[in-house]
Amino acid sequence: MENESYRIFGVELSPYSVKVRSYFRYKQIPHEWIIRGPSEMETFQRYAKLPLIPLVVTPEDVGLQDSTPILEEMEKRYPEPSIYPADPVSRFVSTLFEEFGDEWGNKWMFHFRWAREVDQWSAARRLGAVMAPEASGDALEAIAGGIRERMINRVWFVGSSPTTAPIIERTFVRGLEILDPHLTDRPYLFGSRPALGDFGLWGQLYNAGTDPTCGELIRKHSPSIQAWIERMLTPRVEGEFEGWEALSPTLTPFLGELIGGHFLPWSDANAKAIEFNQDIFQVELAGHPYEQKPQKYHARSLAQLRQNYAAFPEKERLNPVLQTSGCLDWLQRATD
Ligand SMILES: N[C@@H](CCC(=O)N[C@@H](CS)C(=O)NCC(=O)O)C(=O)O
Repeated sequence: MENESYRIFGVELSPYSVKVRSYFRYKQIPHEWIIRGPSEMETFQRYAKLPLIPLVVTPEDVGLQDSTPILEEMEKRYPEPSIYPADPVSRFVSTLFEEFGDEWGNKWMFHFRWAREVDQWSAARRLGAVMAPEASGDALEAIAGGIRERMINRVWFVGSSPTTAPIIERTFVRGLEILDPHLTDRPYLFGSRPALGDFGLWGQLYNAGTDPTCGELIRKHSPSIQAWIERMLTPRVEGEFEGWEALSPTLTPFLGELIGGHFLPWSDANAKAIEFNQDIFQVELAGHPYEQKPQKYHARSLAQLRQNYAAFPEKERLNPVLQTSGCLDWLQRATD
């Protein structure tokens, strides 16, 4: 009511929170970044329908949640500069990248963060400092220990397990190898300004980059990705988006190996498991067995992706791109 600006409740260690913050910075939308620690819990709970961050509270005093609909709503309110590439094919691929980031990129981030002791303690101590800002010394260490314990018992939630760890880790390394050359000569994934796909993938990679293991992998082997990660903290217009023909040589390998080869078959199997009420599902990804408990939220976002595909106006240009990269079949399937 009395607030003129938006409020974003989040934390630095939450990939979806920084994704939204980076978007607000890019659009120069007046906002306040509020760390959701204990002192803000009461306000947070007043507006949040789900116990999830980020939460955006609008100047009209309405709470918004879920980063993808938040960005969509804000694009309606602040259309310029648009985060949707002008070329419809680039625009669709950007949507795929956002979904990939939110879902498979989150497996990278979450799995690596809680898989090795060095990463577990690094994240647990930083989270402890947010949750108990007054604590220090042994008290903080005990809080961090509790967080670590809780989180390592929750990794199954994103599908991290001894069976899936090699697949998750290999796709992370491949993602870096493929994207680094793509970002050598351009500041953002779709040209000289950030697109929806940048924000989704970036939130996860920025967070992974703050953890010891992924941080070292990125800094050592992927200097262009490292530069993009830093650039995306405060993104800005540096020129135009590129058309699909210019992006294709270095983005198609990512579409093929990671999105068509892993993410979409995983997402399809996940959606089916939800539909048939399975407790656990198996799927072969690039010849490797993968299994996990289904993730409910992601079934909805696959349905949305399929609707976007169905409504896409220029299929004669898009279909060959999706066909070559092994994405088409997954998008043409009905969800229900
Ligand atoms: N689909 C949601 C996911 C949000 C989400 O999973 N947030 C996590 C942190 S990254 C969370 O709030 N977990 C519970 C907590 O931290 O209290 C989005 O895009 O905003």
